[in-house]
Amino acid sequence: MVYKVKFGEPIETFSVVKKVAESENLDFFSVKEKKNEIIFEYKLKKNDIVFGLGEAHGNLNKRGFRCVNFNTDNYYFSENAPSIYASHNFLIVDGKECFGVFIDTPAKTTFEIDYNQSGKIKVICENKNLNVYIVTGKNAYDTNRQFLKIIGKSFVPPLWAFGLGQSRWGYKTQQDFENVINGYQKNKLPLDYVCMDIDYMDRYIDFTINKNSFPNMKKFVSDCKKKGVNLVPIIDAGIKVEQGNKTYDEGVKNNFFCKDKNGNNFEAYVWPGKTHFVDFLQPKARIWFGKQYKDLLECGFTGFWNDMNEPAIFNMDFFDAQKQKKQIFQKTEDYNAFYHNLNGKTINHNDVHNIYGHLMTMASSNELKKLDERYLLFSRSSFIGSHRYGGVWTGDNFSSWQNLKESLPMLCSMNMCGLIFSGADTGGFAGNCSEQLLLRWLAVSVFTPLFRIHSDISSSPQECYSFGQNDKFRKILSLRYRLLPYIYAEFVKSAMTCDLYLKPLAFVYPNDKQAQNIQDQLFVGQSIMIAPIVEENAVERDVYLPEKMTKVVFDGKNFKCENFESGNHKIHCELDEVVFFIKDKCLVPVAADAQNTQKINLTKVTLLGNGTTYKQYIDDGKTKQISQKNIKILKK
Ligand code: MIG
Repeated sequence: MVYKVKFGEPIETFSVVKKVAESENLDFFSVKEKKNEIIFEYKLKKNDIVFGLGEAHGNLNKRGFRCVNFNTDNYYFSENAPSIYASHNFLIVDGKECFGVFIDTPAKTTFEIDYNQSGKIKVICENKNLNVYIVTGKNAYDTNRQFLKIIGKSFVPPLWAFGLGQSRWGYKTQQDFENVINGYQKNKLPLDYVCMDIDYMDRYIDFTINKNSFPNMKKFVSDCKKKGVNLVPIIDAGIKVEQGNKTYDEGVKNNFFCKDKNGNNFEAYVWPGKTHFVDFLQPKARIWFGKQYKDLLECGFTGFWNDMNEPAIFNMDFFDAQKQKKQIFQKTEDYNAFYHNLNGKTINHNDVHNIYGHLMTMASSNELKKLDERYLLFSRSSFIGSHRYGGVWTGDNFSSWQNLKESLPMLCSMNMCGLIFSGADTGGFAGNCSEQLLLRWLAVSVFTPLFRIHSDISSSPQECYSFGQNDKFRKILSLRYRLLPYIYAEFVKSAMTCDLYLKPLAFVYPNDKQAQNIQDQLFVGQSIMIAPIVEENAVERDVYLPEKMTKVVFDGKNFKCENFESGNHKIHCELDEVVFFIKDKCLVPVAADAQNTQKINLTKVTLLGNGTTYKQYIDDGKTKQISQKNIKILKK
């Protein structure tokens, strides 16, 4: 059952799309109203598990955790930072009482979950106008599924977006991109797309192209496509203040930018220098902003990533593009200083801060959805509901084992919030990634829908061919392409049925005490359980099987299958192998190896596992019609 309780006059956040019954009474929580905040409290029982909170640090079980949901550009992912790039105010209490709660507010919201052994959940909201949604279900999984139904179906990107993407901040010229594509192709490493970071633009001006580096972009995009590789340009939130910049001129003319307290267009410093921020709260501004993508769509691009949309603001006192490293943190004063226009009403940015990136994603999708085929879009900042318009990456992490490890609970918690097309910067963004770390990280990311290697401008090379160990990388990447019939089908089925793609074991085995507390094993779709190695120098780990399963070792060529009884096991996995498990009575379809998704034959598969039937979703990889009709029953 789902109902909502309204406090004050909440503004539309575009999170929930289904009509939900309203109630006067809020169960589970006590409510305390103060002058400038409203506080919700729930008394936890000793064994309650708390799931959720989407993109945040910590374990799957959030007990002991505190986070401040206020979208923040948190370079280096500083450990235990209370705020990162997105805000997903949904959590599930799993115990004698089982329920979910979504605090639907775009303003700063602090969650303390048994923080300092307080024995309670405390939610502090800085704006008193909000909706609280309560979901009750049979168990945590059922509760989560009901929540996912009210926030609507996920967008589905094209098949090529499920291939490997290579990215690096620092690729500048056409030659740089050609080198990456050649590096992969001549070493027989698969590749589907390369991301274009800010340097493809003319002086970081959105929707422009540096003509010296790319004399004929349209031809270049098409030449790359012929090689089976898509190019995916970045778009930043800030619009450069400069007459002659079309987006600037039109935005000024139509009053589509955020204002300062005097009613002038608000100015902030970001990559292009002085910029204005689009007022995405205005429906007309959203439509208009979407249209800005037209020139790039003309060039043949069908995928984009949206960055800096918390929105990130450089610290003006220290602004120095050369030495930006430590100086890009925004100050809260900056957010106090600008305003939106919502149907004629002036609203301070802080009151809507957490939906800024979400609305930018919506705005971009307005235009992208007009394409004849499906688009790829992923954003850095997001809110509950963003999954209907695009995917997300988890922002600037670090090349560390700790960050690899925590990407598992983070991505799984994001699935609980609907964000199934998601992934981390594989190998880590900041810092130097070792060969060993990249191999192990790839062995995790081969299972996540967004599968992209990304690194920052000052880190050591992170392309798979840069380590002189192409054999090892080829073996791991090959698994992704061979598993694509499964990954694609499981993703699309999750999207169609509002299900999670990554699930904790606790959701699959609600009555298994040991399974409930497992943090480092996950279900990937219905059939596969992963238990990856995320420790440096380890080639062994403990795995818990709640029931008997088929253990599969992929060595780059063969899938070696072995039956394993339920219980605790030690498994062995070399750096160039991947181990995973297939659930009892389930199947996994695998295809022949391929160098990119154009070469994959989704219809020619072999079936692993001891199940009898598998529902495979197959289409041409780009049709906009996602339909049950494309489900084919495979029998063993
Ligand atoms: O201030 O465009 O998270 O992926 O490479 C940094 C440069 C701006 C932050 C993004 C990152 C991207 C980088 N951007």
